[in-house]
Amino acid sequence: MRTLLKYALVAGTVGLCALQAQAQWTGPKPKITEQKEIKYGPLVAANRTDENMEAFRNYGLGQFIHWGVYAIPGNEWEGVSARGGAAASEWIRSWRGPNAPNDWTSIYDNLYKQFNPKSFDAKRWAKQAKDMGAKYMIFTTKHHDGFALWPTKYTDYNITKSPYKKDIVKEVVDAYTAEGIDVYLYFSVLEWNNPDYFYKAPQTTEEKEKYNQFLQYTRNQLLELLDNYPQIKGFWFDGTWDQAWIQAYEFTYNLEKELRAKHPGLIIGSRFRNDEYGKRHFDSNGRLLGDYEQGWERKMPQDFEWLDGNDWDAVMTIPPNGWGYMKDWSGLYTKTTDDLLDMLMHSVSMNGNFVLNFGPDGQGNMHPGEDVLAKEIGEWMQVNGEAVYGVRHAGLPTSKLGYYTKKDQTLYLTVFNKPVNNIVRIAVPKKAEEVPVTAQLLVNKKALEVKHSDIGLDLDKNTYYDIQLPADFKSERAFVIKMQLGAPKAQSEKLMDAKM
Ligand code: FHN
Repeated sequence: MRTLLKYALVAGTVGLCALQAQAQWTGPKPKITEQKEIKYGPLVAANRTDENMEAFRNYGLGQFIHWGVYAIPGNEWEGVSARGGAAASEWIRSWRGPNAPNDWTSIYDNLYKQFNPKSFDAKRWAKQAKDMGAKYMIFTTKHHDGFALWPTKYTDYNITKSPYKKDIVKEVVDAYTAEGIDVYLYFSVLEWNNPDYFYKAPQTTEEKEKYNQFLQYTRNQLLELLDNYPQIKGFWFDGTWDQAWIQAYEFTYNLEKELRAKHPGLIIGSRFRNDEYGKRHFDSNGRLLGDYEQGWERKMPQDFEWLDGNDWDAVMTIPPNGWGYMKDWSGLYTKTTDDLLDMLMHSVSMNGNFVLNFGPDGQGNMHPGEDVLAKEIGEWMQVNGEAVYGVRHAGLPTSKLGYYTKKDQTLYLTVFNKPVNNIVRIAVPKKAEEVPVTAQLLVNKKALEVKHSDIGLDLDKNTYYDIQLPADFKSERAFVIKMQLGAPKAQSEKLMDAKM
């Protein structure tokens, strides 16, 4: 017991530090001044163009589901809230402080004996995700507590030992696949209650033997997941920040190779492994380690240039933090449909996918607040989905009104800030060979007038196309203007530069 307690405490501290440190991987990329010799760098070419990766690029919207025994307490126990005592609802095992129940770790480690989600219906979840407009989903096979939701041969701490018994991962994979939603499996390498897991790099022969066992166990589980669920498109790795894993770079390099060979087309994000210098996400020469940048967790890139042309996804909670079920949302800011649509369009306008997290309760029901958001997002996607799926960064000057997305000769502007004069002004570089020639509102397909307004600002590199909204047009949410691009009718006049 003492050992378990120690592990959980260390897990809490190490994990939190790691979460803070992650911020360093997102943002403007550091300039690499000196190229290093790297043996354990990327295993795949940048920006893969195969069918699976193209599908990834076109998803736009995804769903994340965090589910495990932490759903039973839902961030509280016997009426006492774990807020402030645990880093997040799915971290409740590491709850400490004056409010933590006595012998909490042991209570938590026995929760699986009560895990019997009577209302769980993977088909219902998948239908909801489909109606919301999700094209892929990421499901937690096991989180940091190590409890496996599939009948793994490699630990007894798995679903078959719960009263539920059945293979939850299979139910999810089958139901979502049947709805045409691609499935990715979330897999935490970090395991709080595994005595073979190490945070610091193992030192003694005995420690090294134990950690080698852990590495083999991880490999076995991953190969087992690929054997059991061959339909999956990728792994979404987590809990890979500890020194022991970082030092195991040769093992992780070979494992990635093995997984890719076993499952051609497999998609793996940048959290899986690091190079021999300990560089994670990007190797020491700045190359992406994996198929897409996986550091955008509860944050958004401010600048398209920060992304360096890499594929990426943003994963987002509804409460400020907390991925697993959180019974009580009161007193917390929970993101609104408008917030989430804004983040969705922000992501796709910069070539990323937006993945919204759901944390079902211990019975298998989504939080009522999640049901509302899923429904409202779905209604919006029904009308405006074409501005989200299969689109790319438009490369236009950013607009204060909203976000541009582009597909071939079609340009979309999702307007979040409706101008008071009802004129939607599109800035286009003066030298552009394609400019908006026709426009319509997606919501009612009404054609809108497009007028070239060469407003003649001195030293301005742009020229402007004004789209007139009907005077009586009202919208309770963001709305999309769809434009066809074509050759400009007239060149902008060359005006005299002001002399000062
Ligand atoms: O610690 C986890 C956290 O609980 C959650 O699973 C998120 C999802 O991206 N990942 C980790 C923190 O980066």
